[in-house]
Amino acid sequence: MKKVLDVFKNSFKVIRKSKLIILFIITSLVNSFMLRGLTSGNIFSIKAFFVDLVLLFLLSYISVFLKPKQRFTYFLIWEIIFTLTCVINSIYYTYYSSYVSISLLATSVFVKDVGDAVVENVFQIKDLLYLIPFAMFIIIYIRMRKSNVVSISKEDKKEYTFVTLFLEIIVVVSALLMLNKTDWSRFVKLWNRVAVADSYGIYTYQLNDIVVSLKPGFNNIFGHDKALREVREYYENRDDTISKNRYTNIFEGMNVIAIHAESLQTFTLGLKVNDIEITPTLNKLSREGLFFNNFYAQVGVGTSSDSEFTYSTSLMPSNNGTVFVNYYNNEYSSIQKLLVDKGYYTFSMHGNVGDFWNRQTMHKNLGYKKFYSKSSYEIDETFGLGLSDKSFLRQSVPKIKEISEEYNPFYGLLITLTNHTPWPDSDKYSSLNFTKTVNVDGEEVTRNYIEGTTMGYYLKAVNYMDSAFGEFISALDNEGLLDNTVIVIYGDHDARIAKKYYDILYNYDPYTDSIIPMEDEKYIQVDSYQYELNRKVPFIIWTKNRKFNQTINTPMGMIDVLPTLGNMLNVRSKYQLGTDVMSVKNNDNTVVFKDGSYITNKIYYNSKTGEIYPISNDVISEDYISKHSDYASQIIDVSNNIITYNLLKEMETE
Ligand code: GP9
Ligand code: MN
Repeated sequence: MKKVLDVFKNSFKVIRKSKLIILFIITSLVNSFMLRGLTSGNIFSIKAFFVDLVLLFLLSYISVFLKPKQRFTYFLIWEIIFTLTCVINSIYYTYYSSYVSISLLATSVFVKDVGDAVVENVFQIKDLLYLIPFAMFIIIYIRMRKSNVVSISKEDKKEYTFVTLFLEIIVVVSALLMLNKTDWSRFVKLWNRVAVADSYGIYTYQLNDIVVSLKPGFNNIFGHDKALREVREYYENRDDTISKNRYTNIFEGMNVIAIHAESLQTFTLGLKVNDIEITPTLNKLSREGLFFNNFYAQVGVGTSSDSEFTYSTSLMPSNNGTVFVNYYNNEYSSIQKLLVDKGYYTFSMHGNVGDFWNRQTMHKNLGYKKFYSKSSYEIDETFGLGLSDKSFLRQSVPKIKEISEEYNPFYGLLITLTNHTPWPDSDKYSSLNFTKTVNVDGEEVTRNYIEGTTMGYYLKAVNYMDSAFGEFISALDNEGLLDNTVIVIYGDHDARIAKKYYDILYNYDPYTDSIIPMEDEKYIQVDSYQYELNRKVPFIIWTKNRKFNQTINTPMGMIDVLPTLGNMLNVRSKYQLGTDVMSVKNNDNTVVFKDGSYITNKIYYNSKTGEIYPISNDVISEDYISKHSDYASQIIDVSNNIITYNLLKEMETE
């Protein structure tokens, strides 16, 4: 017993000596804390604190075996890695409300321009705060070196090994006791990156992400059989009855022109600012057509490309990188291929470079016979990321005309570009003025309101895109291309405009030049739930000769498009995971998001916090929540297994 006590006493002497190690641990902990505080807000996550300690103690322990000089370099390298991890994740979180994945590196090559645009408009001073502890580490080390307190003598090493191992065991056991089953499954699956970082700390999260990102490489060795079994079981056990409805086959054999409307959100439809309609064309089409006004994109980090994938295949996006970049060679069943089997000619058009999001390759794999990218267009007018929507759509009409003369029927996708964040040129192509002039105490004062704000730029860009649609529709009509054609328009994902701008848009009072008080009956709540619910994008199906005048508010996701539109075109994928919402009873469809959150017509379930937000006044049972959570994880798992292990190729040849 005395021996143990001696070791203990000595060990604290050793700790006092190992200032460099303590410095490393403290500065790394501070950054991890700060990042949680400035991103998810979950600063005092005791779990994350202990897991951070587990990792930092481990790294410190290894340092004992290094020479003093090496030891500083060793810690310096880790300080640089950890500081960069915090800075990059801080920037990334501002735009994506999630943490970065190494698997994105491959992607970044394909989306460099967007990356630059995002950093340029998202980078904030707070992202530099993490350099302070790093600088402290350097400064204090230089001071310490002068007083030569960095070396650990031979005899100390034994004590030190004891101390770190002892502490390591304490923190490992504590961490293990704190982390529950959900934490573990989240850690392994890594869909809910924020929850994982909140439970395991940003450093362990990032290390785990590296492992998971590299896993696909060895996947076919590990996990393939289990994945195949699970996916087979899912399709064998699910109710596959095809329910017909009054929209079944109504568009069979008609041409389809689908418009992928960049960053178009539903709240802009019907919106008036200073009595100016922001989207007159879309308002008309949504009034006359089938307007799905409770429709959500289900994207991951692949944004546009994830929308194209979920729309085309009715599978959820990959949770590990993006399908278009990381799994572009795998086998998929898509609406394009199904229509080709029915004699359709399929094509896609986009004014940006062809290999953006690796579209050149992936569009072939989705079943497009031809992809018209930037090189097929005259770049005579550019806004933001490239060719203006008006020029792109104008130049596309004669191409579609040509196709229609050679092929019948045809299915074409047109991907717009101008309405892409950060809308840098909106003042060039929009004459809208969002200032407000009011008479205050007999004096005319002009308030900026949303003029010159992100919201102002966005609404001008949306208005421009809307008028481009108007010109496009009439040009198609002039060419007689609308008579036997279905126009489909979908917003690809939300524009990620900060919550504060919605508050200004809805609750600004020009007379007092301030936001009206929450108590005011006219006040429109824009809390984090409203913000999530407001990320809706429009989905419109319109034909010139048949007016539906119908709004469908059944919750619907991008993966429900293939089943719903497919039913109207008489095509069906046996692997579709979505639902034909025109056959859903009592509007009760579930829209799942890639992090496991979901929306029904009764609740919004936030998987990050585990909280539910009531949408209807129904009483919600635990059973209802767990049933829908299970459904959510099941379709995310089935999708990811199909994508990661390329299972359809195998299942098709069975
Ligand atoms: C780029 C465009 C934008 O060509 O489709 O993609 P996003 O950044 O929205 O994924
Ligand atoms: Mn997009």
